[in-house]
Amino acid sequence: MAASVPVIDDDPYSDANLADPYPLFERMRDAGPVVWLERYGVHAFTRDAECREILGDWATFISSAGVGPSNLHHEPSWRPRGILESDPPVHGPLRKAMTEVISPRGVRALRAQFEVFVAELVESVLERGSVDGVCDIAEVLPIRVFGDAVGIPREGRAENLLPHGAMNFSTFGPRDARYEEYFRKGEKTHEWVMNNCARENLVPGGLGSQIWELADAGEITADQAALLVRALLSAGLDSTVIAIGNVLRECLRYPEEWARVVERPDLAKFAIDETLRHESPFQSFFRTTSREVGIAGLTLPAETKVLLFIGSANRDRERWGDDADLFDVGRQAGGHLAFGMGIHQCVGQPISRLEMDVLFTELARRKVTFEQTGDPVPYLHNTLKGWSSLPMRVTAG
Ligand code: OVM
Repeated sequence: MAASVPVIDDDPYSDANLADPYPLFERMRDAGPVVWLERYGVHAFTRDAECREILGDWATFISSAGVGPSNLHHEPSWRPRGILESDPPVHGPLRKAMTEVISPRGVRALRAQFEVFVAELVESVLERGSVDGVCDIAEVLPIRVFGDAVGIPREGRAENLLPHGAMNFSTFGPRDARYEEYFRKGEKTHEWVMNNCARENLVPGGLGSQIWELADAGEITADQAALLVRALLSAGLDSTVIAIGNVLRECLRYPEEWARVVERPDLAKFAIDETLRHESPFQSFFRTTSREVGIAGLTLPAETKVLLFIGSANRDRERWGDDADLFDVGRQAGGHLAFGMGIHQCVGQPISRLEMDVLFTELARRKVTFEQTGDPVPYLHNTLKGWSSLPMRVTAG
């Protein structure tokens, strides 16, 4: 490690820093293009430019050694490695299978059923008036519409998919007490999830079943098909639940910004991207160097883990201007890194965006206003940033 790298003693994974990471992110960005996280013995990147450089260079900053702190070249993986922990040439056919199933046409076909459910959901929320934005809105939508889209049984979804996602996403961060806790709660869901990845348990016509058809066509193996359905079920639930909760939280915090969306419902898309930038649901992950490499004036040997804080990069003033900390629906936030970048950029994002777009467009169309009725409770997780509870009153205009 070069002597010039600023050392950060703070713990980004403490309760306080997870609940409000931005002051520490700012100090890390100001300290330099790369910092040494003393507690974790790892170089961390918190600025937009270096995060982009790393994510764009998949051959140097690889994923097959895992995207958490443990190096899968030397340590066993806790589960069979999937698309996430793959590099070219293994990655290509897996990615192709996913993009074929999550095609623009395939995603467009989902809109009608999403709209039907959202209309019902918004109606029932308005009838109740006082709700919890997390368990009554954010969780309900993906559990129903994404679960139906993949083609899994309705029974058992919430109890299994949410703890399963929380466990999975924990592997992107340090193995601390919080990690152990999410693993303890998630472990018993693994079997339910893997059972529903089997072809005989997937509803014909759904995304899961379409992945299996690609195995029939010889594009991928049967083992890979099961792992791709697993990827859908691992990555597609919690992330969108958190994202919806984060948009609702922005609406509560910045009522004047939500009012702009109510004025012009076509701004819903901008509010969603600005939320993804301003409060990124997925905050951080690792890459591993495949060779000796120079970056940010530093030389890293091969097989070195690097930690990327995209939640910080999305607040970088160099990229977003002096008002980067402000939530502004008028901003062109589309270039954020919340879905990652490069060959591993979130493949499911059109579905997640569709869920959010349908929901917030309908809320805007009905001129719904939100009012906080209790303290929001932060969701503490090493990788995901969101809310566990958002007590609110919801009123139609
Ligand atoms: C997987 C997977 C793929 C992408 C993301 C992810 C938890 C998991 O293969 O299960 O996040």
